[in-house]
Amino acid sequence: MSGSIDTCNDQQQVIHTTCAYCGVGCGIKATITDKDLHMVDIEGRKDHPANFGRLCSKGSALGETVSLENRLLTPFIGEQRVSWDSALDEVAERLKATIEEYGPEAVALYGSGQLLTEDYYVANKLMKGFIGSSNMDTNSRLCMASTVAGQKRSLGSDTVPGSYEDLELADMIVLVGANTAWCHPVLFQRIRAAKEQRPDMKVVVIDPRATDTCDIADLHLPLKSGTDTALFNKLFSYLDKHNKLDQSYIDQHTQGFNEALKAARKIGNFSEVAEICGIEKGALKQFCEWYAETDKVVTAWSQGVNQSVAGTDKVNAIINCHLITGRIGKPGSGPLSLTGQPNAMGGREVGGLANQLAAHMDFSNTDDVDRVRRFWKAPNIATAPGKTAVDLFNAMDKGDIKFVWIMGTNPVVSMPDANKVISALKKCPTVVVSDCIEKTDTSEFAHIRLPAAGWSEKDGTVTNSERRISRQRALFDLSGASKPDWWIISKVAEKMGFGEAFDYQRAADIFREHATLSAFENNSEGRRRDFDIGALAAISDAEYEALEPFQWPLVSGQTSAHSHTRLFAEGGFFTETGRATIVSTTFKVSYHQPNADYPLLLNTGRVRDHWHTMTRTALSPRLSQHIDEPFLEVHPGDAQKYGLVDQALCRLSTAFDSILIRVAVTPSVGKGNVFMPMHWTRQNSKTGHCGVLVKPAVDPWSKQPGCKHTPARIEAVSLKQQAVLLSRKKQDFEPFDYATEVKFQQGFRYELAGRGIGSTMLESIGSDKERIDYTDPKTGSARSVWFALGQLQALLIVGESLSDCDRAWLQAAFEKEDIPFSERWRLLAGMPPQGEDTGKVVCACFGVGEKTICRAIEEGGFSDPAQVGQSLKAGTNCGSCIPEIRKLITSATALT
Ligand SMILES: Nc1nc2c(c(=O)[nH]1)N[C@H]1C(S)=C(S)[C@@H](COP(=O)(O)OP(=O)(O)OC[C@H]3O[C@@H](n4cnc5c(=O)[nH]c(N)nc54)[C@H](O)[C@@H]3O)O[C@H]1N2
Ligand SMILES: Nc1nc2c(c(=O)[nH]1)N[C@H]1C(S)=C(S)[C@@H](COP(=O)(O)OP(=O)(O)OC[C@H]3O[C@@H](n4cnc5c(=O)[nH]c(N)nc54)[C@H](O)[C@@H]3O)O[C@H]1N2
Ligand code: SF4
Ligand SMILES: [Mo]
Repeated sequence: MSGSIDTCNDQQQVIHTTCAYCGVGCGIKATITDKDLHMVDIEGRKDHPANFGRLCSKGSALGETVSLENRLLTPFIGEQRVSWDSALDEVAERLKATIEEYGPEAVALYGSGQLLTEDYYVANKLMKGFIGSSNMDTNSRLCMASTVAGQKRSLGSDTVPGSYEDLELADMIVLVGANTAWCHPVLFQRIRAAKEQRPDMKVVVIDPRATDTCDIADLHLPLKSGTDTALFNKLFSYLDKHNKLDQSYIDQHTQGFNEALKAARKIGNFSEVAEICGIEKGALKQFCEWYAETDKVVTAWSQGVNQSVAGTDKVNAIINCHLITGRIGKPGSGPLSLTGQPNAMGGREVGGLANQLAAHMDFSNTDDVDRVRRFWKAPNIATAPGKTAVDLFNAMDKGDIKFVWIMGTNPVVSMPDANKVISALKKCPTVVVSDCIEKTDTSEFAHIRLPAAGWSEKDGTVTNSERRISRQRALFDLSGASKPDWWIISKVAEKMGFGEAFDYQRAADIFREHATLSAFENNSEGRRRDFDIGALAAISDAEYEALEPFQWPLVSGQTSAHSHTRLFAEGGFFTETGRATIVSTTFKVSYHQPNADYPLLLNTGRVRDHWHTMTRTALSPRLSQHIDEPFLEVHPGDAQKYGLVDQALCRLSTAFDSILIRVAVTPSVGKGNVFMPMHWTRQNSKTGHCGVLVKPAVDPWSKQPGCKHTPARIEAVSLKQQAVLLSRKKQDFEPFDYATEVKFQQGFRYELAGRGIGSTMLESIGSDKERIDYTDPKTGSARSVWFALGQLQALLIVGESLSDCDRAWLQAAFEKEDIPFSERWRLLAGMPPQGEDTGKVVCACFGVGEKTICRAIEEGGFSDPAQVGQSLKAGTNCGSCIPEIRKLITSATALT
């Protein structure tokens, strides 16, 4: 099937689209089984070059997240449902009034790498071209800004030189600050498959934590957080010392080598660098030797590099080593930034960051500003960079921003020092939030809420990490009154009097304009720019509908057969001289130091099956099974030092706030570090929200906050009363000191701590149901179960130690129709009969639990995850749980 949409029969329609989540940008074959009920089967698209049919657990579960649950389906002004006309009038009026009274600088827009390119283009054009304010920044500031700044400093443009197929062609892959197994799982599967075919291929993981990505690593360098620049500077001087440079590439295509070498040499000898980085000298040497002797090297990095107050230098220190060895833009060689969000790249292409203008043109170039002004026929074009995320919310807190429109992002959760963001939003006279979800931590502060269409209803394009533009296609009609983001923005523009420039009828209209701008005066007389998709400037609606994935640039006259898989092997950089700059980078020890009050470093990041602030993945009970509660990873040595017990609650504090969180003691975090996931919010936890703790310090070049490095302190707490509550109905957890909520198939489970849990819950669940109570004389734990018509309605266990209670089995009991009396007592005891306990879910695709896997390993004497897969199917779909299965095998073998 070449096109996009195919109708198999009256009911079933097959649509080719792109995954809603990460920057891998996997192609999806969606088979609609019931359009009205939003039922869809999701498979990987075999002919999509990003994934060739593969999907990860999140992509596979997309069908479970497209229901109307929690959707925002009408516009609201305050708590009042209003028509679109009223909502748009209100937004436009308030915008005009704010600009009139305070000027365009008092207006801001905060966007997202999850908007489609067409949405983003229109938002940027309205703000920078017509409102005349460059205060448009995006969550990409928290994500990719250091890579953008680093790539521009060295390559002269924000260009990713290589492609995913280099991962298969490389002889060595270095993963820096990237938990690829969990965050770019399909690329991880591609690397794993390549390594299985060519076991000599080496994988090096550079991360303070021993993550699941280490499952395929030949070498793991658990460096002290923040010390990457030191490590890559050592590599630089080693390559020079051992004559491993590509002198002719350096001479012909680069500048700045001598100064950069001088800076790199300052870092010291192997012993000194090993000490700085906190790694073994032998391991450091091994890495340098392998890198020096291997021609085909790909270095891929993500947030452990970008989210740092030295992020831009880290990016340049990595790229430098590729430039001086000429390993760039060649098959199997090159630096490869792994982008986070599905359209983090597309957002950069349209100029979504406050320092960018449009189509890879910048405020730093006055010709660019004039060019874009003429192209847009823009009356009020902004001429200087605007406020970047952290500055923008600070300015709002000071009262300088009087109107903000937040689109496709949840900054109350994802920004550092989130309490400051709350304070800023409370002060801002107009907060508009466009989201597809009814209630988020951010929308609670909105004066106007606009219902955006969701992933399954939107049409447009996204660009993945390898510069590949793919279509995202609507699977269903728009839900309720929801509208695509580009439509909402264009209508506001029209009401402000800019109708002519925003007269778009469909996404294709916007794409054509974007493609035309990319090629506009893009030549040696104008300014040659990397981003050029001029070949598509006149694409017809039908061609846009059928557009197949392609990599940019695609200049006028080219077809996708000319696809640029790689760039820069022969130089041709976008700097003024055409040469890449080898940037001098220095490592400053002071960057990431804890202090006496806060002696540890708080690192934050992601888990395998949740996406960001969980507005969508929490809708899937399957995805919520793998990790269902916020946790703090603490090294056993630190746990002992601070008197913390595995699975108990502790207090985690930074200079910004303090929270209660469950301890997970594990040697996988380095000593002196603690790690917490970023996903939990006020909607599903009382205190599990990490943004309030994170230091808002930013990188000087990119202004990206260092979300991975906040000095912190941990203390044991004694909370006498803890409880597990399972309930068919949602319950209010506000009264308790600690609470998290997780959705399972038939209801919600709560982990609680605080006073008066029993009495509060007895009252709130009510007395209209049958209730049995029991107090365990040994432990003093109090248990209650509620039934109605033989079905379990709720179950509460209040006690001191709850870690042995089998939650998976208790949840499954809610599926039973008529529970006999004998079993009701068993439920009260919280203990399943032998063999029925499955334990924590490891394989989300097939719902296989840890205890089931351990029994199979023991009974079958398995020594390889493939054998577990044959026996239980676990790990045979997306493969994301293979590292965990291997760990279970290792610990079982260690016991025997
Ligand atoms: N499951 C899942 N996948 C996702 C997402 C998600 O929410 N969930 N989000 C997507 C998005 S937007 C992004 S940006 C990517 C992020 O993808 P990743 O960057 O791979 O994920 P993180 O968990 O944020 O951080 C990666 C690692 O950086 C390490 N790190 C911390 N400090 C340092 C340091 O100083 N040096 C080095 N070398 N490493 C360090 C951390 O220990 C962590 O293991 O994931 C994308 N994919
Ligand atoms: N401590 C810490 N903080 C971090 C990070 C970290 O590692 N540690 N990582 C940072 C990074 S890399 C990122 S990318 C950010 C992500 O952080 P956010 O962008 O804040 O997180 P999301 O949950 O993805 O927010 C997307 C919002 O858009 C809504 N939405 C989804 N689709 C659409 C749509 O089509 N239109 C509209 N209008 N809305 C839509 C969703 O419901 C959701 O509310 O977090 C950053 N913050
Ligand atoms: S790796 Fe997973 S989350 Fe990322 S695009 Fe592919 S299926 Fe989606
Ligand atoms: Mo991100």
